[in-house]
Amino acid sequence: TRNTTGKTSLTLLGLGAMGTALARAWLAAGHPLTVWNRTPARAAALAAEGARVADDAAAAVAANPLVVVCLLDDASVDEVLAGADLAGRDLVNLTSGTPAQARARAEWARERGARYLDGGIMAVPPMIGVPEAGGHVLYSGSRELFERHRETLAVPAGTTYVGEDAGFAALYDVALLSAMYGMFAGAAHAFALIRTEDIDPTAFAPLLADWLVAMAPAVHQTAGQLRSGDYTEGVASDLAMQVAGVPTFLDTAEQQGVSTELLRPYFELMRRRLAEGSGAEGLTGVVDLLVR
Ligand code: FVH
Repeated sequence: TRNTTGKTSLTLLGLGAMGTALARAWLAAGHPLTVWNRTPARAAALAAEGARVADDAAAAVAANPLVVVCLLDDASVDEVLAGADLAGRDLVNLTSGTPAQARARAEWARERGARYLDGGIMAVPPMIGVPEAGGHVLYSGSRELFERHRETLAVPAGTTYVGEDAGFAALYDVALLSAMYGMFAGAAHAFALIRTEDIDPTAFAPLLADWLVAMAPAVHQTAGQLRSGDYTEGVASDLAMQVAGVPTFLDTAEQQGVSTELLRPYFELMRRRLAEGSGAEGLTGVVDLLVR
């Protein structure tokens, strides 16, 4: 349903840090918004900004065909939607979870007569409603539902549809965040190394950021090699050379009094791959060692 200015009205369940940011973005864009939160006090400021506050989750779901959920985890989604009539609703679940949880939730929604779209938010709350911040939400599940609500869903952040399989948004989300944690792990080790000397971390940080940005495009070579199956394609720094350099990293850490616990697992995989006779490859073969 749309208001006089053509803006789709919707319901949002969950007003934590992310839910509140989402709510503000839709209100600012003129979307009639019904909200509900377990702790009612969190809805007060939004009511003053124009949101309708429902008495309970079931009433909030009944208020609009489009229902967006942004709760802590899958268990809280179960709890909140337990008493709601979802028949005929378009349910968009922006709660983080596993691909298996998303697939089960899609089936659960279908059994209750609802259409389902799962979302993985690639943004932190301050990026919501700020297009230039570059945040986006990964969506998977019903393409028809995505297209129908695309405009409304694009209000808080960019939208990226990744497939009919409801689990894909969660899979992409976890994959991207896993890469982020790997980067943070490497950065933690780097800061630990310079922390052992009188080096200003704020002077080191720009060098680190620039280096990570310069190395990031290497993922395109990895992707190309995974697709072609030729892991030697375009390799500039082969595995034999890189493994020969491993003692330098481990010895430097030991000499500086820094734990090698973050680096060792990756180096172990590189050595295993080399032992399989893959010295002319780059690092892509590590991917195959991880897939059980
Ligand atoms: N904030 C972030 O940086 C990340 C960015 C990427 C996406 N995540 C995911 O978004 C989901 C919500 O995150 P959030 O930041 O809003 O989380 P909180 O501020 O902790 O708010 C949690 C809301 O969930 C409600 N809630 C929790 N348990 C229950 C329950 N059993 N029954 C009903 N509601 C529940 C909680 O209510 P209350 O504590 O205010 O009563 C909040 O509304 C999340 O999946 C992130 O992984 C955010």
